[in-house]
Amino acid sequence: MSRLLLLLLVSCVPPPEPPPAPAFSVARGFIRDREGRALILRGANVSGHHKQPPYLDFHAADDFARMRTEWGMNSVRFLVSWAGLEPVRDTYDDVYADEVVRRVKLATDAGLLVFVDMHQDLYGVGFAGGNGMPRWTCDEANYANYRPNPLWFLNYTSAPVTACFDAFWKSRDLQGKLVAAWSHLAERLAGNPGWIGFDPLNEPYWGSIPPDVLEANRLASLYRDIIAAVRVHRADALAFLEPTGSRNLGVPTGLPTFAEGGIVYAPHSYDGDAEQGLGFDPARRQLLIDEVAELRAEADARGAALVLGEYGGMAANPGIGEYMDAEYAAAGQARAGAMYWDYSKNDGYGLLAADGSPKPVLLAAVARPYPERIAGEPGAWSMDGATFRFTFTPDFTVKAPTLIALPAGTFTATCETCTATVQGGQVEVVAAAGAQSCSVTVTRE
Ligand code: 9MR
Repeated sequence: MSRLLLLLLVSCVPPPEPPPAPAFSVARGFIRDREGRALILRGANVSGHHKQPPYLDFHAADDFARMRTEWGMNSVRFLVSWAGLEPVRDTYDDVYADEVVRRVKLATDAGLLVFVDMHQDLYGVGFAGGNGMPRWTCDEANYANYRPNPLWFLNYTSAPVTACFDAFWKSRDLQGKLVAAWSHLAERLAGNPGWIGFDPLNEPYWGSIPPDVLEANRLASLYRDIIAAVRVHRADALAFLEPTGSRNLGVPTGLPTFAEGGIVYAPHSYDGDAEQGLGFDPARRQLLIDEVAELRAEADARGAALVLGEYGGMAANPGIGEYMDAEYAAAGQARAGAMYWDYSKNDGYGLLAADGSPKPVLLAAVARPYPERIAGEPGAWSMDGATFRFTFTPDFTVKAPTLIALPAGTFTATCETCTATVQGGQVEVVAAAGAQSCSVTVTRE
């Protein structure tokens, strides 16, 4: 073939298509959608009842529809159990895996975005009250030697639970099994575009290693392995990374910056006294807000977005309304996503009572307006009585509108240097040409 013909042929081949922009990415402290808008995730954990066999709860399509349309939520932290997925070493329960995939699809069909949490409390199912790690992952002698304390989280310090964590953090082989389980699940979830990410391990416990040392070394390398394994199946899956549970006790995180990108820092926000069953003292509101501000600083220092993977309280305990209002304020000031713990039916944290009726005291603070997609840099948001306020700096290179999600109800909206239109369960905000800053006020009638 002549050189001229070859040149002609080469110049006729169209240039390769640029790879599609990732559906979601992280930039400048926020998850960003394909249009470049900041995305704030607000939703609930589904659910605490996934901890025990059959590792699933009652949720059906109308539950997810209710989350989206009645409560205005846009996301779910969906709990998965490694014990359910790999009950026997190297043998996956694909009936369970397929049911997880089917239920995640129910949620995404209802318009929710889902990230999956590999949950554990107190190591695993070998300990009474524990969940998460399969029984085969630790020496039976530890389970036999366990004597539980009624305040569940104090059991982390028991010698057998600590021994199992120590063995887990020492064993790259065992960690590799968790990595492989993640790969197995991610492969099945990957076909669903509404599945946006993964939370590798709930509230990791440090055992006898200092928490910040564990975070900087072993936990970070486990996270790197899981990120790599999951992203084989979905290159843009977001990694919702938790510090150890010591963060709940106010200890700054030792997690490093992850060069991989697409990182969402996903710690939990609880008041220590309320978690012990003492109720919430409203005098502790500012402390809670300050703690979430520290979480925002930790996310910023690592180039990550911030989503509080859990916040919540027991509806019957004193101060619950003030507590959940403080959590809303804290998330708004830190410009953080937040996932309520949890959407289940019970007398404790559940959004529904045991008879299935919603608990008004919780929903009053949980189901509120929030800025869902922001064409620019989000400022803080707040709710004072019936009035929601939000300010942002518009970015005119982003063409899609800013959207404020609303729960069911009647709302009106006003806007400074912008227009705001209430329609279809949301407020659409468009900045006026040249606006430096836009302030939106939404009022519940
Ligand atoms: O609300 C849950 C409670 O009913 C259980 O006894 C306990 C132990 O499994 O877990 C509680 O849920 C916690 C979650 O698993 C981890 N973060 C804190 C949650 C509230 O305490």
